[in-house]
Amino acid sequence: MCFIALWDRAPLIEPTYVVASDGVRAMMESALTARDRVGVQDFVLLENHTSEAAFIENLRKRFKENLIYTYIGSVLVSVNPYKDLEIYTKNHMERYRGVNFYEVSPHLYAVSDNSYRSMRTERKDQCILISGESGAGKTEASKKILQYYAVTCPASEHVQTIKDRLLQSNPVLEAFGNAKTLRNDNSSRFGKYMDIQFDFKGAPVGGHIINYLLEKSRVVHQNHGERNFHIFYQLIEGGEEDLLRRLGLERNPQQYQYLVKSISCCRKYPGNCPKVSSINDRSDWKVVRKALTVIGFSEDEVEELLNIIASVLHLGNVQYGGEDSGNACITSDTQIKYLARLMSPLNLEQASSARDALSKAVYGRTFTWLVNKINASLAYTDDSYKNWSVIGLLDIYGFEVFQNNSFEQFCINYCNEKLQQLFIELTLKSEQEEYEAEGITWEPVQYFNNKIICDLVEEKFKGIISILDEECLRPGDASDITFLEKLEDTVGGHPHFVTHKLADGKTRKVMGRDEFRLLHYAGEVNYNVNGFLDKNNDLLFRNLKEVMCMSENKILNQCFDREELTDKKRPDTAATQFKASLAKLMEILMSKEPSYIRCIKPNDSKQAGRFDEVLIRHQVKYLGLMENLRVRRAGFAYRRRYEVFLQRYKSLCPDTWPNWRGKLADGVATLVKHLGYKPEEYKLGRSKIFIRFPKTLFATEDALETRKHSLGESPQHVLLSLP
Ligand code: AD9
Ligand code: MG
Repeated sequence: MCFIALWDRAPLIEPTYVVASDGVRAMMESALTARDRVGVQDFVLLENHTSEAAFIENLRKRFKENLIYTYIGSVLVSVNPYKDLEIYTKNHMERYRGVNFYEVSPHLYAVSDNSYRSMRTERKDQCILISGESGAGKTEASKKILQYYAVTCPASEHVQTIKDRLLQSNPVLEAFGNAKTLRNDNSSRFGKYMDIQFDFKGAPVGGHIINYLLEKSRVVHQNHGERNFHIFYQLIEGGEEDLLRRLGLERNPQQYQYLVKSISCCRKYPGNCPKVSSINDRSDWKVVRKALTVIGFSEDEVEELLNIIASVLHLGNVQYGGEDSGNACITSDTQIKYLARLMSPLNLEQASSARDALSKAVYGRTFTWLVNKINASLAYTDDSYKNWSVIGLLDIYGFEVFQNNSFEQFCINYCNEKLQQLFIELTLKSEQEEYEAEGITWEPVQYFNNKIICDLVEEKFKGIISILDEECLRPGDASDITFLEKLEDTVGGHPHFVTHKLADGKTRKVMGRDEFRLLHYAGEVNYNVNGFLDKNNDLLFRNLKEVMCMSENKILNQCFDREELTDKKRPDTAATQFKASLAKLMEILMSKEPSYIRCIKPNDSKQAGRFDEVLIRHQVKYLGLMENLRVRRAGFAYRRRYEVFLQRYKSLCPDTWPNWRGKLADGVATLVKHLGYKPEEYKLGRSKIFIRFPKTLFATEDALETRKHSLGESPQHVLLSLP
């Protein structure tokens, strides 16, 4: 018995291992059936490209064979394997380095390398957009891309420092910005766009990170089975005795109100315990501590940073009791005496929410400070040479639909609408440009333009954000419900907006009176308006700000600027700030050449090998993959540069074999004529051949295979191993 791997069909089919009882016969059979078994590595090659069932079947076949990557043209679709595959080794990196995109099997590294080469040869800035739902593998993908550049790009001493800092920025940002959720044990609770800057030699010389909308509410509250940000547990579990003493912390997360809300996540620690079996807070602490040093944090800065983290925990433990007057008083033995004075004119609920607002503000601003600090350490300081190129990596939250959707989901889904719009526009644009560049007539493609939904959310004066802001600013009786009423009055007739009210004055029973529904491109989502005004206002009592400005902690001092106190202008609301930051992000992305990675989560139980078809179908829908495939297939299924096509198939025509000496285009024309291609099956552009249907290409592939076998040639690179 022998195991055989066929490598020579790389442009279409991955190497596959077959158990052969009779070497040669099995080799031939396997060549012909490999396509059936492992599917096609580019969805454009599916016979029935409009069938969602065929799409999912192809994904399933490949997933079963551990082939987690598949293309739609140049877009990479990735399915989270939930297990370590041996496909990220140095050897793999070498295999993809400098190699043409389609000559190797689909991989993150192919996309990374392609962007890198385009940046270098065309001197055009690139960006890689990674999207998908929580747990689909976006952050892992972005880390693997970064590692690829760190390993494969040239390095000098300075470059090595930058590479180290780029890599080490991940554990730090993850400690402060990631948390265990029900969907992902390491869920990013913020959006991240990272520029990697390369010099003219192609070496990474700097970086810059922009963060989006940290989920601050998690500092003071987590849902059942979820945790606060990792850093709190890391510090408590891993912090040295001395350090904890200085910070006044006990080595027991259950002592802290902001941490005890999370219930046990593993059998080993029953009860109210914030431990997670897949996370080792103690060893993670060591990693983070070291990373902070590599990035360039001084000992004092680290101490001040941890002081803030500890203060938030202490703040959470400030408990209130009721006085006879109904005002709150602090019952705990107070380390924070000023709080008593500041918060006592408030009732219990107001005092708790003021305390929580302070915790959220302190944590949120410290996170932004941290990003700025990392940016300073990644900044490219060589003024003499400013002409660097950039590859941007976007790892941002995917579309979210929960049982209860609030302001955060509204913002996240709005962000996804914007990215979808950009995706459709740019994909269509690049298709069109390619056809024009090749001198082939472009036939416009019909597609759903989700601009109508973006406008519904962001339009000036009559968009949802404007109406929300108006209610936030309106003195008097403004509330979440008056906001909903205003929405009904203003956008009630919009085709993508629904509430419980029907046009004839009756009530839609399936919807709550405190909800509105948006018909997103990806599906319908009901948003509960409770908390919208507060979250959008994101206000902090002025006297709490004053206290923060007086803090001797240097970081807090930078986070709370005195000018803020004298500034008469009201700060922009959270939604308006988010809208502005998204507009900037779109500008950044539009100025670059995009590549896309669309991540899919195979099941909800984080299990290897489980392919949950319903869940996957849903994601295929809201990632817009069928639409993407339709656009890519609207004209021609397959296109290749002349030299690549000729090199592969020249042996099938006596006039082009062994070498074609004339023009490449003429060689391809001669070849396809000999193969009997009909005029409607293909077109010849300036530098590429365009083939309309996959079957034409498959017939050519099969002819190639048959020829090799009839000549008694074994496929190239055959790997034989005897058990
Ligand atoms: V979220 O929106 O931040 O909640 P992500 O970022 O999409 O989400 P993440 O990259 O964190 O998901 O992946 C979730 C988990 O899946 C990881 O912790 C790994 O355990 C697992 N994963 C993801 N990608 C891979 C992979 N290529 N190989 C092996 C993977 N495991
Ligand atoms: Mg993530």
